[in-house]
Amino acid sequence: MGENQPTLIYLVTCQQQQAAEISSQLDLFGFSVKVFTKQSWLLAAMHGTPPAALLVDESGLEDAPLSQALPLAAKLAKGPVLFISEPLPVVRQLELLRSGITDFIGKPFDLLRLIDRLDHLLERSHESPYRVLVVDDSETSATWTRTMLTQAGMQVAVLHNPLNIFLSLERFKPEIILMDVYMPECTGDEIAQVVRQHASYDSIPIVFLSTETSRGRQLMARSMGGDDFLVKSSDGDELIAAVSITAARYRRLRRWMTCDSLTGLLNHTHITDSLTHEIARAKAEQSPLAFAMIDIDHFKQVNDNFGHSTGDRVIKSLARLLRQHVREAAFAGRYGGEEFAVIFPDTTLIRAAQQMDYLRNRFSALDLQRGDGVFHATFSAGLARLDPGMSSRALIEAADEALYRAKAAGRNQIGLANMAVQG
Ligand code: GH3
Ligand code: MG
Repeated sequence: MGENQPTLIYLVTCQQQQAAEISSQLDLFGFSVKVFTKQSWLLAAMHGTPPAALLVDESGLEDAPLSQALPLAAKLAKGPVLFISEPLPVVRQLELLRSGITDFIGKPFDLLRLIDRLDHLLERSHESPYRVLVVDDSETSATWTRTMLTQAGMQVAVLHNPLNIFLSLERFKPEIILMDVYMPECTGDEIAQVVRQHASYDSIPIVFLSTETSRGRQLMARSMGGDDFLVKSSDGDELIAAVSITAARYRRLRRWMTCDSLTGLLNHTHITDSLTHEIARAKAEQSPLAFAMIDIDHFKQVNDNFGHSTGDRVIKSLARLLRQHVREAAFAGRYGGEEFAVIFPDTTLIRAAQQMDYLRNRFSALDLQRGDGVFHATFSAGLARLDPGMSSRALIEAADEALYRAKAAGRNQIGLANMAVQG
């Protein structure tokens, strides 16, 4: 947290004021922006250290037309290339797409939307490999499937005996199961039916793999809890495509189920579940754990003065800050309306307090936009550490109590609980 390397962004623009604004705001969100006005510098930099994303404003470069510079720069780009402009006719958009632009950002310019877009685009390119469990009694066929999928960058585990499926589900935590239909111990659809009895595995798609081409037999297997049916063939590309499409769709669905829709952070249920889980782990490993409750100060006034949608944007800004800086080991969630929770596994109270204070400072420095002006907001937080014998409920209450005291003491500060038993 906090120590994350900033994400490098290159910005092409001739408008100095816009460059300064974008740079200073993106900087607060963990990006590092370099501005270019000359083609040769841009191309040299793109060649040397390609950025995570290239932003191109329609004002372009001082010394070369975009029609010349863009295709060259886009060829060197390793990430998305975004074009910032007034609304464009489709013909012009097509032209730009052909010269290497991958996304468009419309003016008037909304920084928060740009940040959302960048997050979205960059997170997508950072996705971890799909975890695929192959259940197949045949060594040859399983090895072929494993080889194909591994070459496509997926993580694959093979299970030869379907009766051990629950052990694999628990240990390997697959995102998708490829299931052979005919196995000596039992058939794939029987196993699928057993897996489907457990609600906790409901969001893992099961794809049957078989030489079976009879439509009726395929439908039968699907009615038993399978999600798709692939005919075993020697076409690796087809296998890879089918598995990635299904895995991607379910990944999105799972995210939708566990995350809050406004902020993309863990929702109430999942942040409290994570807390219970992390507490059990901290107890088993005898490691420290801290927990924070965060609440935006005088948020009702933000809504009253600037409107509910501006309020929503403030919530999103804070969420974005938490997502950016709490990525490594900690978990951040939206606990309620304008209340957030952060779990710090393996972290002492004092260390967590330093990290929270860093976030508090950053948040208060953000320029929040309303109409054509800016304003600032602050938050208060309460921090508690896990003491022996404490339940998750007791820990949440302790953090809440500390938050209450931070509010009472004047807001925009961090309150610490458990001070009496500080060892
Ligand atoms: P304090 O400093 O004591 O926390 O004061 P406050 O005004 O932040 O606290 P209060 O609990 O009085 O008001 C919280 C407000 O947050 C009331 C509610 O309408 C608003 N709120 C809750 N959820 C959302 C949301 O999702 N979007 C917006 N815009 N407002 C929300
Ligand atoms: Mg509040």
